[in-house]
Amino acid sequence: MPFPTVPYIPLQISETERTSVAESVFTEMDSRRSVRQFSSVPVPRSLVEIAIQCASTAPSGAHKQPWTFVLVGDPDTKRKIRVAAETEERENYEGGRLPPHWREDLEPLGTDWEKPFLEHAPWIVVVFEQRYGTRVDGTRQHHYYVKESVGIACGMFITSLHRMGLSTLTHTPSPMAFLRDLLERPATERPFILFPVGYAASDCEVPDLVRKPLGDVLVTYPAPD
Ligand code: IYR
Repeated sequence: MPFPTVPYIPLQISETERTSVAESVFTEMDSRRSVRQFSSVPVPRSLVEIAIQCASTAPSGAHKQPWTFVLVGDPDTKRKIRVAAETEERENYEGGRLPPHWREDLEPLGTDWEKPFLEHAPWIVVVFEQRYGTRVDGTRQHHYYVKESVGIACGMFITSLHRMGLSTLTHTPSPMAFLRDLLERPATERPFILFPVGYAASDCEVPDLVRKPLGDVLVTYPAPD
């Protein structure tokens, strides 16, 4: 059965405003940074829920919306997540599980096995990819382009948080299968990215990174004259 169709009316922006809107969107997104130091100032649950709703507007393969967001705010669960993540990361950094090239690439970022932000941030959002779904009759529902779909949803999530003045970190403790057990998710789901969410600490510092200029990331085909 095809979906019924409805007229689509995109945002109405005048030609004269379009370039300034484009530039301000870029400037705003260019000011986003991944944050590892969070304030413990509370963030209303409703704000994070709106960011999750925003993420869940993402396009997805065959519109299957193959994602689950788990919102964690209680200190006990956050502590359990921190302890389990640090156990894995300690093995990475100090047990020799990170290959030398990876350690070298992380060195400028100054990351280590300790993850205090997992307790300091008021919220943790763990995004799970649904490898497949279950229909009401219990049969298996195929999902398509799951990583692409969930990746786009995560991008929209961090965009939404940034626009609200909130900060996050795209954290992937490795391996992170422990999150499925700890958060009691079914075997059909796999943890994808963990996001601590909160206000950046007032003394928060971030690495002074430089982003690649357009010319390094864009290839125009055919080459312009
Ligand atoms: N997951 C580890 C290592 C790590 C990996 C990458 I790629 C980073 O950009 C940062 C860290 C950790 O969280 O420390």
